[in-house]
Amino acid sequence: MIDLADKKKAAKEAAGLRDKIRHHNYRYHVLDSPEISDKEYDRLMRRLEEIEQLFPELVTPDSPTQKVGAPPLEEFGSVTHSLPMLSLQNAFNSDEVVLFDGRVKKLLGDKEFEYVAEPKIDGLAMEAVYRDGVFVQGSTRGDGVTGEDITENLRTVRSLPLRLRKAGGKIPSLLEVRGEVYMAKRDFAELNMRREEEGEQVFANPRNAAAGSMRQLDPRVTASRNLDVFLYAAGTAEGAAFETHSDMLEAFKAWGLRVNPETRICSTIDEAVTFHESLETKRKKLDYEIDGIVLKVNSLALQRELGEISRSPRWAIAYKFEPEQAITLVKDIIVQVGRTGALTPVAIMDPVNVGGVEVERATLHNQDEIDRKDVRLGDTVVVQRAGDVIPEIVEVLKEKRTGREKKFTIPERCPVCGSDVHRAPDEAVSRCSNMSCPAIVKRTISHFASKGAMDIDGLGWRIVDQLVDEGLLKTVADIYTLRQEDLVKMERFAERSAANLIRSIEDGKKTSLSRLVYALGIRHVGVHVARVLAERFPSLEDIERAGLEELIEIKEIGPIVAESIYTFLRQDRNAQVIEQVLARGVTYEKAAPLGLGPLTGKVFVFTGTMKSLKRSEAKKMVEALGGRVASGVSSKVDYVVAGADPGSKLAEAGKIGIEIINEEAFKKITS
Ligand code: 0OX
Repeated sequence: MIDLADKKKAAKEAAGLRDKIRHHNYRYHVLDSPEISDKEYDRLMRRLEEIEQLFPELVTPDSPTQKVGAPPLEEFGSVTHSLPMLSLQNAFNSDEVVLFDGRVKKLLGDKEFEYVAEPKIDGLAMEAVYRDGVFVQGSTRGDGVTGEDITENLRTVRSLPLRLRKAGGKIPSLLEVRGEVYMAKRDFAELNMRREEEGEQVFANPRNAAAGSMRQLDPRVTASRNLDVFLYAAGTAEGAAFETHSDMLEAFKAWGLRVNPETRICSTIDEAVTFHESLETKRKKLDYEIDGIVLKVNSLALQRELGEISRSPRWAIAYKFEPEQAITLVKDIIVQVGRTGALTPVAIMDPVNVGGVEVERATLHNQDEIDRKDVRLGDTVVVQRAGDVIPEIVEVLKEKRTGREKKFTIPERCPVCGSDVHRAPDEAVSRCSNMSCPAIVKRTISHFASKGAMDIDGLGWRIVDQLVDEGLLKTVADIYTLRQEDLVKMERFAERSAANLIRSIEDGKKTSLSRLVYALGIRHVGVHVARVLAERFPSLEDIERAGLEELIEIKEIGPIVAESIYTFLRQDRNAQVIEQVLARGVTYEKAAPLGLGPLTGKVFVFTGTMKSLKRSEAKKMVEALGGRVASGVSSKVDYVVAGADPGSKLAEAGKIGIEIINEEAFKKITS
């Protein structure tokens, strides 16, 4: 039975927490000036989640916790916008912007006016509807009249508030706000890295990643992506009146809606052109993609007077930047051999400036991609550099073909060692079959020594290549048998640089389990999966011992990744190298060893505070008896130990029928 007094107390605490969290959301997302650390914020969130788990009837639809994603949909419904969502006319140079200014001036006669200039965000246009300050519906722009209902997906976007701030002044009874959902460049790079690790297709650019995430039928997938939003327009607004666009943006901000900070008022078209130039320079530094500026007449009365023409406002224009695409010629196609033996075709092109960077190589990914785009030697192509990714060829200009272009096929023999090349039936990638191929050995060792892995300063790829060519390195374990006297005999090494390298190898011997796992270079195991493994298992030996099923059951590890880990660790040569690495002095922070004991095979999860034991002590007790402690509840857990103020794990355990014991029972089991 739930104690009523407790519930009352909980309701009060939850309300207080929600206010606090909303305040910190506003500080973080809108003002870009957080007052507390991420850790402190997570603590508040977790506490609120705990209370809401314990008293689900206290959950409100606009609670900040309601961003985790609702169950999947069958299909998207459609939404007709109460006012059409307009689209912008483009200007591609200053002459065209001056012409636009001339048209506006002519239509407005001698009336004075000013512009607002905003960055043009390269994302997905959306609308969010707030009724009495509460988010009730979200939609895509669609064709401008009707879009798709993406309410549940938009709900998961952390910078879109589920409720408007009352402190921001009188809340309109109805407010339709419009803006752009986008993915920050950093989040895009991280997402693609993870997708690559997990063998999934990568997104071509942040815009596609944002659009793909918004078109997910499963909002939980959307919730797992880091998306952001900037708001820049209104549809219907009842109970709110603004005189200018800039006043409206100020009001948005006060209500907790995220507005782009680069926005400027320009009194003349020259100022707008200068703003365009300065923003183009700043473009690379921004953490999100923009493809131009948007100029809008500031006065809303004048906007109404100017009106629109075929669904485009006469009072606004998009002044685009130089595209991050360019046209050039494919001179050659070479094949690189990577760490996993993968053969990657790379186009060598006439150097060309793409969005301010000189580009002469573009990845062609694999044979399927070459065939799909039909890229041939001698072709004229469009290259793209977006979101800090490796340049790639987006399209072949077939009308430029002369008939002398040559088709390209990945060779059947490795270009480095001459061994056979294999392509698994379900894979797009061809691989060199020789695990001793110098290219594979070099890349494997460079990866092992790299910053995110063992972080051996001074052991970059050039030195690694040299040491492999000289026969001093055959496997990563050989790094630890290098001697200063061998190094000094080599080109590029002096007494001092040799000594420095030996010292950094020594210093790098102390590492963490996750770095070591990552350093091994197991296919599909990047930084993230390595961390997951290191959290889950106390030692490398435990990972080696783990069965395939056990690996698959780990939440963030899918069957392909599990299979890859499992087979890698069972190959004799890999096991041997790992053994040598450890025997030659590499150590890592490691939990108490999993011994055989009365609790062997038993998995415990702790929640809440115990009276007489610290978590760390309890963990040691379990491990001393051969058991293991997990951080989250799953069907693999045998006992959930509940102390005072237990968290959400208790409810989860109850749901899947895991035995819940108290502190006393735990002590009995471990005594
Ligand atoms: C953007 C952006 C797009 C309002 C009137 C026509 C278009 N991508 O950043 N659209 C608009 O304005 C709407 N403003 C923007 N900043």
